[in-house]
Amino acid sequence: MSEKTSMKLSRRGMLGATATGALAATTGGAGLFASARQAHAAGTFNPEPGQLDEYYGFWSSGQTGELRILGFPSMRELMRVPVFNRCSATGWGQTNESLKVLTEGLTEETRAFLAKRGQKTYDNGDLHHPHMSFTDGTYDGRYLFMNDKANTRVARVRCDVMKCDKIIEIPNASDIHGMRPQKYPRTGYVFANGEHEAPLVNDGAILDKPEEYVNIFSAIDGDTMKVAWQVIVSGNLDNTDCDYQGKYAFSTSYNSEMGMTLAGMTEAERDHVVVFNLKEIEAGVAAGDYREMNGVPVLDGRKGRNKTYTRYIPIPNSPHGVNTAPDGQHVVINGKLSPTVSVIDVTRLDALFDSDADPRSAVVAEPQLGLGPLHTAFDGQGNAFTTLFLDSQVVKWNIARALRGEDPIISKVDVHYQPGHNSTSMGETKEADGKWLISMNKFSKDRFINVGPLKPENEQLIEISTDEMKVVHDGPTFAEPHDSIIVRRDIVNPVNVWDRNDPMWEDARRQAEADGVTLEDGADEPIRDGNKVRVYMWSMAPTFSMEKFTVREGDEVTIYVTNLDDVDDVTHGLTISNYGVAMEVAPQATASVTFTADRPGVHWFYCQWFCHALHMEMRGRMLVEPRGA
Ligand code: CUK
Ligand code: CUA
Repeated sequence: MSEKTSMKLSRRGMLGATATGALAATTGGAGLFASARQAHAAGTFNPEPGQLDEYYGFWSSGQTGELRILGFPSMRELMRVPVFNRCSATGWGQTNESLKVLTEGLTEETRAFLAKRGQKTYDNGDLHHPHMSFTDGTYDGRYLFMNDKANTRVARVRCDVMKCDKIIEIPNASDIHGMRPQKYPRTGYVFANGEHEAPLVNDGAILDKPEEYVNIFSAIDGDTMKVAWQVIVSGNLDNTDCDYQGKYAFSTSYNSEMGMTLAGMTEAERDHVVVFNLKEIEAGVAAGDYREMNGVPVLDGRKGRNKTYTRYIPIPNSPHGVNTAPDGQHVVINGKLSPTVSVIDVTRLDALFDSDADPRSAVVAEPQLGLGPLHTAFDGQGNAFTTLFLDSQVVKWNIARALRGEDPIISKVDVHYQPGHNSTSMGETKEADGKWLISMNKFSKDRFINVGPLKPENEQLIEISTDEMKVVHDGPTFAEPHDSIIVRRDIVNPVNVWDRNDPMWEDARRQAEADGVTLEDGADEPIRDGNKVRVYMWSMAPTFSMEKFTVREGDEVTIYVTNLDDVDDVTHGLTISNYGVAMEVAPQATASVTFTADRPGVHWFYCQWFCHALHMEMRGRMLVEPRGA
């Protein structure tokens, strides 16, 4: 491209040209891609068939409600882990095992509310922030934690099997948004922000009296998945992070005015970051300085009411992201409506609590970066990468230069279009490796062929090992990943087949015992217990242990399927046609489903996971005798 042509091109044109250049480079094996290859010989972003990725990417899915696993840097979507959603493929939200996870952590009040609507659990969620458990400042491969903004929940996914094993509703709080695990000494706590302010007992006694609304910060015990304590704060809570010392957690607040309308929420020129003193809060709990509400100790950390548990650091208008740098000392607060980021030095926080120093004394730099800073990621070499939503750019800047009061900006790169979160490889741990950045853009504008009015988003892979950042890949995503983490492959070690003793089907095992059978042997006939009927089957490619079974119309039928195949990748399933029933049964797993047999007739059940040359033949009949027959 001649200089003259490039001068005439709009930014969109430029981006288009870059993409074309990149494409040409792939075919030629030269140019951009080759340089990225050289930089990361161990992990090219566009691997040859059969070549494995260097990282796992754990992606949120926003209002889709699931967790996604990507190979990284190839950006290949590998798996979807249903969490807050209902999943047609796996039966999540229908099997007894998943319903237990989805219901046991709900409050009594929510259960009663859902029961009135004929529901056992919510079937939607809004999953924004997936984060892995830490030990000593880095990922430990045990669990992933994630929030549900829509229905005020926090969930945990086991990394050994990549299935959700706990979901809890957070009492007293409203609409959990920001969420991060404790980094040191270990997780430990999972910190969770209630974003929307509401009356503390939200039963309708208080309605349009905003002065009586509060916000709640929660610390959940990541091992037991119980809320350990909560703190009442002033102003709403947006994002959260914590230090590498195990002393403090931080939450941004974009509505310190406690306004109820857009104008009211953005009135003040300064909002704040709330600093939570973990040791003091624990001491307060031990000393009984709390009100117990719904079984949780709730401490008062509101501005002006308490000087022990919290401090409020004024920050320019409506800060959004909060990100702790791998240097263990600096925390970046992203200005959103202010073109600045504010850098907090964690070594200055003790003075805020001990000697009542001016809270602003903890802010050691406030550089201007561009319009709409939302989130920041790090390379572990003293540099930071901040998304600029309004400028549609990512800015690379140097923290030390900002601290010295110099212009910290190293370079900017255009992204397509309007980025929210970004993440670097291992960037939220002390092992940040400075290889890759992903920019999670809210709009894909013209980057892909048109799919109708609802467009995908666009995630761009950026090579960051040099001063100049290079966009090397575009990847569309469905609604709506907010956040992601990029984890070195050696840290994550899932199993290939389930352990037969897994607690996931503990209830099924107990019921089989009570019925005098084993899940592995199954039963030849349905076991009747009044109008309850239990069917114990096993599967082994390409057969189920029963060719047919008979129940009566109106029976409450539970079918247990135990997959005896213990080979990698031989998953079976059970679908009952015209009964709305389907579930996944992975190797060595047991899964079960309960339904009322209210439709008489012959109903084929079949395996819906292609497993064998005779997969189509892997089926049998459920005979439902009409009532009175
Ligand atoms: S939030 Cu969506 S772009 Cu929920 Cu972390 Cu900032
Ligand atoms: Cu078993 Cu298909």
